[in-house]
Amino acid sequence: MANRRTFLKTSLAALPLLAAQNTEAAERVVRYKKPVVVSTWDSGIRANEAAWKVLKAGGAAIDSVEQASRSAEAEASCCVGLDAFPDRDGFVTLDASIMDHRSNCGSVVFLQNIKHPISVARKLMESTKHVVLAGDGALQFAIENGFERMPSKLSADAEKEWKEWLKKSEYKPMMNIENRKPVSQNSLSAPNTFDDGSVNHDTMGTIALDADGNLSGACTTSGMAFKMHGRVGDSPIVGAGLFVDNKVGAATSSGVGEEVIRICGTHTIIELMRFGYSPKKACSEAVKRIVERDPKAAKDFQVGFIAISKLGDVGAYSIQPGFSYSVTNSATNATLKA
Ligand code: SD4
Repeated sequence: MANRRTFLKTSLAALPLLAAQNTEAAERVVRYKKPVVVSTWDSGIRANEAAWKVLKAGGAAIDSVEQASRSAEAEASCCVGLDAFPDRDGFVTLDASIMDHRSNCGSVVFLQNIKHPISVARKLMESTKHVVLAGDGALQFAIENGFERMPSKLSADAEKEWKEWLKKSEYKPMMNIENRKPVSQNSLSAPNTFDDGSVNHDTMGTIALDADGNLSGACTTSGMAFKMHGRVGDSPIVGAGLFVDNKVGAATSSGVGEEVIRICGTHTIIELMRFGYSPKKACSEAVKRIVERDPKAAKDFQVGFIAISKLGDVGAYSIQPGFSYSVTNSATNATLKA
């Protein structure tokens, strides 16, 4: 009996590894020299630049990913920070999460009037015993810790888009809209505003491996534009929109958060990598699980994952084509198609 149990245990543990090895024959795993930082989307290249300043000076991954998120939060964009598009009631509500190499994590959900939710999440992680703070409580914590309360005012673009949206009030997330033509090349938020009124998926997820070989990740977003008031997506949920295991790797996501939450997306990816999957293969398996649940529905939404291993192997996969990610280290600073 003991033998049988041992056999079962060993063979079951080996299964995913074998599966991964078999299917990966054709995949060329791309390994980057550390330190290296990876962010979602092509706009991730700017977030990476902020992270790279930290990493190239020998800084810690956790500091680099916080800087990446802060740079995205400071930009005018449809989907990150206070200038982003509001919920259906006209409020910009922000979600953010951060996780370090010791599995410390912090997140804020449904936070309003604070410019840098990622830093509030980090403060929570480092100075309290809690992991998640929501809404007014998160705002109170932020103010008590010296974060400035910003006025509730929509950006001009956000107000315009919201008023347009109100005419039909139809909640319909669009996919890959960041690849479409902007309304005005001169507008500050041009890359995120489109002539058909749709909005892009520009959540900033960043994962980094520092010179010491430590991994960290951060994710910041205003969530889906015109969501219900109080709706929270995957980005601030550890194991859904962000997960780091310093023995294995780090992963983050962008796209329709409800789909990512259902499969605990980034945790699933890291577990698959633990058993031998490459980052790309693990991301594609997570995508497969989402699609298999409802293949018809999956034709109409986007989810993209990026992942990095402890060794610097990087991969990404999305449901639809059009998802991109940005990689920066001493040898490269490039945006790639998933
Ligand atoms: C969410 N995953 O709130 C986020 C949305 C997103 O760019 O990626 N927006 O569901």
